[in-house]
Amino acid sequence: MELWFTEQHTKNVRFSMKVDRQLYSAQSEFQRIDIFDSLEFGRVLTLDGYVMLTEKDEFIYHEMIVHVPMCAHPDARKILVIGGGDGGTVRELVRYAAVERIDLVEIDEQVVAACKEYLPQTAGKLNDPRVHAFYEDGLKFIRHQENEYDLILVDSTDPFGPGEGLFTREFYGNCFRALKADGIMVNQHESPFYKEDAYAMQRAHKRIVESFPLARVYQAHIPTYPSGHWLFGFASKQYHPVHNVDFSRWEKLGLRTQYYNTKLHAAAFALPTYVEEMLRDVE
Ligand code: AG3
Repeated sequence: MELWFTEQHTKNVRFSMKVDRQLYSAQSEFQRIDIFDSLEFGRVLTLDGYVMLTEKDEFIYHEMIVHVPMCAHPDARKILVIGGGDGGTVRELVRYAAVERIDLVEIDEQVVAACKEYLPQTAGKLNDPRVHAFYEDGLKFIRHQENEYDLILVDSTDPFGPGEGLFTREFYGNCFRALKADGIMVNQHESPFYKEDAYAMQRAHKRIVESFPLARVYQAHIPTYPSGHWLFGFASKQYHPVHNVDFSRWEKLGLRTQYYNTKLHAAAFALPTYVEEMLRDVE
């Protein structure tokens, strides 16, 4: 018997992986959660049928969402992660001894419980004493924060379903207020390739540009996401993502990474011309 998982990337494009077996399936208050073993990508987490991560390529996403801002910010200690219930972002953050506190605001407690049970590779550090989990809507949580965080990482789903509110002007404006005077926000920014994703990416960028004095975009190659070409938004009150960054400070930390390195950090902000044009159109 052959079992295949398929995600519809566009109306006319599908991406499939051969499944070994299904491990978990539940409908939470917010979304359908599935975890299965695939032959090529190892364990896979999907929400409402969209791939959130696979064991084989999650390092790319999680290293890039964390180490780029952690290197650009000279002294990040207090960090807010919105979404990220799989724990991958937290796993990379707790590697920094200087990080004092991580608030994880995940709307769906059931995602965290399922990942703790079936995805120890990402969820294994969620019990670090510096991590404080809040099971609530990030959009609401952020309304009450002011001048609190050095870094906000928006590790969300796509801009529909439970993640929708995290792509709004209200949300980005509140993130700005929740950050300290030299804070940085990074959000997962969708893909520039297929039309609908590109449109979502442009819309998010436009709203971030309206909320932050400095907004740049960087890229990574994530094989299991639509088109494999993925973007992150870097929004900052003060620090430029590349100029004047003390890359040797980060190198001295001696963190071993599989994708991120300081040369790639700078290079990731060099974007293909068509992507630059899409961004310019909304700036
Ligand atoms: N969050 C971004 C997932 C976007 C994938 N989209 C898709 N498959 N259509 C990932 C969360 C990992 N911590």
